Amino acid sequence: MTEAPERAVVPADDVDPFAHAVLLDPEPLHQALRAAGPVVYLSRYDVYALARYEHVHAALVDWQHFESGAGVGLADFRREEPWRPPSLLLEADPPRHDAPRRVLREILAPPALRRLRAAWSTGAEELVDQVLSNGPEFDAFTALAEAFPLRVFPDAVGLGPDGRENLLPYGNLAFNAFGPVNDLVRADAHRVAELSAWVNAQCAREALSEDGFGARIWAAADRGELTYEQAPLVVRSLLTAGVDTTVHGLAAALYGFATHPDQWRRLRERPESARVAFDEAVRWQSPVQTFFRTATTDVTIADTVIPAGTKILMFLGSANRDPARWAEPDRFDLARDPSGHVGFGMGIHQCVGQHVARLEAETLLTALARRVERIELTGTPRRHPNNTLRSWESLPVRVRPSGNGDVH
Ligand code: OVM
Repeated sequence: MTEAPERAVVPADDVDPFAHAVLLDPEPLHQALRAAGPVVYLSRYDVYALARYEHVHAALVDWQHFESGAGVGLADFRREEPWRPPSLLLEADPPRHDAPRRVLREILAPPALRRLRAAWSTGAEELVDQVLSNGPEFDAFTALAEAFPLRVFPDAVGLGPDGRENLLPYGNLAFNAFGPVNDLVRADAHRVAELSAWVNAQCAREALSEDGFGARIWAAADRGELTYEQAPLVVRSLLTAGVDTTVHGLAAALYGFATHPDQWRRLRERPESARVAFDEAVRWQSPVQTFFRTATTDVTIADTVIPAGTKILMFLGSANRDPARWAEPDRFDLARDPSGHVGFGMGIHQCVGQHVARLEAETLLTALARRVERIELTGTPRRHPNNTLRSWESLPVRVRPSGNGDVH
C-alpha cells in the first residue's frame, strides 16, 4: 500500500475492486480496506472507498451530504451521459425522489402483498415438487433460485407472456453498468439497445395486466400522485431491481444451507425462521455488493476531507462482515439477529422491494424445508462475475427428500 503525498492522511490503493478476481472473491479486499483506515483513496478510479460498517451506515443515512442524483455507479451523471434515463428512485434525491418512492412504497408494502402469499406458496410447492420429481440431484441455482422469482414476480408486475427471458440479461447489464466500462460491460454492449427497447415497451400501460404492480403505478398517475411521464420509469425500476437481486439473494440462502447442514436442520425445526434466514443470507453474501454516492460538499470522514463532487464507493458486503459490528461475521448463522445489515441499504433509499423479496424467500424456503431433509453440494458452486451483484451461475446439489412431504 502506498501513500499519495498530497492525500497524506488517506491510505491510497491502486487496487481494482471491479477486477474479476475481486468480484469472484471479494472478502480479501474487504478485509484489507477495513484495515487500511476509515477512508481509502482508490487512485485507479479517483474515488474514495468506505468499507467499515460505521462509515458505510453513516453515509447511507446522510443523503444531504452523499447524494444519489449524480448516479450511484462510477459514472458521474453531471459530466457524462447516463446509459439510460436515470431512475426516479435510485438515482434521485429529495424532493424529486419522494413522490415515486411514496407510490412504490404503498404498492409494495406488506398489506398490499397479503393477497400474493397463497399463490406464491402454491407456486413454490409446485416448483419444488416438479424439481424433486426429476431426481435428487439438480442445479439449485437454475432450478430454484432463478426459476422461482421468474415464476411469480413477472406475473405480479403484470407482464405479458412474451420476452420474459430478457429480464435476467437486462438486470445483469444494468448492474454491470454501475461499475467502470470494463470487459463485463463491453461483453453485453451489443444487447443494450435491444434489451432496453423490450423493457421500455413493457412499462407502457397497455403492456401491463389490469391487476398487477404495474397497473397500480399507472393508477397512482391517474390520482395525480405521479405524472404520466414518471409512471413508466417507476415500472422500469421494478423490472430492473426486482429480478436479479432476488435470484441471487435466494441463491445466497440456498448456498448457505447447502454448506451449513446444522442451519438447514434449524430451519426445518423452526420454519418460521425462514425470513430471518433470508436476511442473514443477504447480510452474509450481500447480493448487491456496492453502490456509490457523490459528496455534495466537502465532507469530513474521520479527519479525511473528501472534496465536493467526488464519488464515494460504499462496500455494503464489507460493512455486513465488519467484525467491529458483527460477532463471527463470516458465519451463516440463523441464531444471530441480522437486523441493521446494509444489504438492502439504509436510509431513504433502502430497498423498497424488500418485503417482496422476503415473501419470495419465505415461500420458497418453507416449501423446500417441508420436502427436503438434507441439502448438500455435489460440486463446486460457480459464481458469475458482475460489477455490482454477487452472483451465481451454478449451485449443484443433492437433496434427501423427507418422504411424505412433511417435516416430522
Ligand atoms: C432502479 C433501481 C433501483 C434499485 C436498484 C437498481 C439496478 C435499480 O430504480 O432502476 O439496480
